[in-house]
Amino acid sequence: MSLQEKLEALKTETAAKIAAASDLNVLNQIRVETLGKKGPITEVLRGMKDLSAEERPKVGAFANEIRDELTAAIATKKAELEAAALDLALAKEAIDVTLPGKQIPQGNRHVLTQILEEIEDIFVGMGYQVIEGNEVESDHYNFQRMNLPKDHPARDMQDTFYISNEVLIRTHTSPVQARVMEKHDFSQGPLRMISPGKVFRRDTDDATHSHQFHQIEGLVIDKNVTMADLKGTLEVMMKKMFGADRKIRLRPSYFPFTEPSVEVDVSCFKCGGAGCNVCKHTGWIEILGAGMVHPDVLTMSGIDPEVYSGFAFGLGPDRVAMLRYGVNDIRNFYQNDVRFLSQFKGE
Ligand code: FA5
Repeated sequence: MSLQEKLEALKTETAAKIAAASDLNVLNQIRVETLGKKGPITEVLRGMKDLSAEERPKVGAFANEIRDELTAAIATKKAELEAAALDLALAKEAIDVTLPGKQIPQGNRHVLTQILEEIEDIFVGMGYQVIEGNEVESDHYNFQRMNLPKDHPARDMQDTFYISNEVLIRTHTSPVQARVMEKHDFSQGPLRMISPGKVFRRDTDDATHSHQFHQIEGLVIDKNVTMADLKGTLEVMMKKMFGADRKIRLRPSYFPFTEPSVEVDVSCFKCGGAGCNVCKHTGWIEILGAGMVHPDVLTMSGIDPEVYSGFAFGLGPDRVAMLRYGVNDIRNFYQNDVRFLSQFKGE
């Protein structure tokens, strides 16, 4: 076989291999094997020394032509394979923008937080400050400064979780009264505050009692504050919370830190006053205790009861939420069942 024939055969064979190459690695291997220094074209060119002087340039030119053709064929095939690889990657990574999006569940504020904020807003609108108290309190502030000395029988009204003899988790928000009164500077104006927060009692849990619940303490001290101011303030709040139609009653009561004292009940949302298991067959649900601040409580906080008087109240927002939404078991608020909580979307 002449050199020219050899080159022709090589071209045909290599062109077929290039056409059949299925990926870039195979193609690169063909290029190295055919066009490389140890490849057949180089070998043919080396054999040219045995040719005659006329034949040599012809065969040389033919060899170069074949090399250029194969180089071009490889480049074309390479571009083809690269384009195919790109198409494949694009197809694999394609995003179907017409598919429906995933639903992201949206949370909402806890129903009790919503009620607390709503009550805060009512009082802030009447010029009250909002003060945060401590959940861990001393016996001194929780009881003694509230006119409940160590051996006072009324301590039993609030069964207590003690941490030590002197430290406890507060049973009511009333200790905030003492902490605020002892610091207040009356030359700056009257004292008007509310203090919302958690309280704890060794109560047996039932439909309207929880061992952990919330209170909102209210306190107003100024010259000439009377029971009529207390009643008027509570009426404004109740009407805003429950609407003008709901029945409310004030009952004389007893708290060691107020004199006189009252308890405020709202007609039962479930039976409308006829009596049922929620209201323990009384027709009413108690939502707050209140009264005129006891002169001894004022004196212990350095306020002269001959000059100043005031009223205080302790409201149970958990029960407000029950009345508002017809929830017949307070424990629902603390079990954190999302199916229950997600019903109260708020604004
Ligand atoms: C007090 O705790 C007084 N410190 C309130 C007070 C403040 C009176 C200032 C006078 C002046 P009482 O124990 O009644 O009072 O609780 C007040 C309110 O908290 C109740 O009316 C009720 O709404 C709520 N409450 C009491 N115990 C529970 C409980 N176990 N679970 C849920 N709410 C409760």
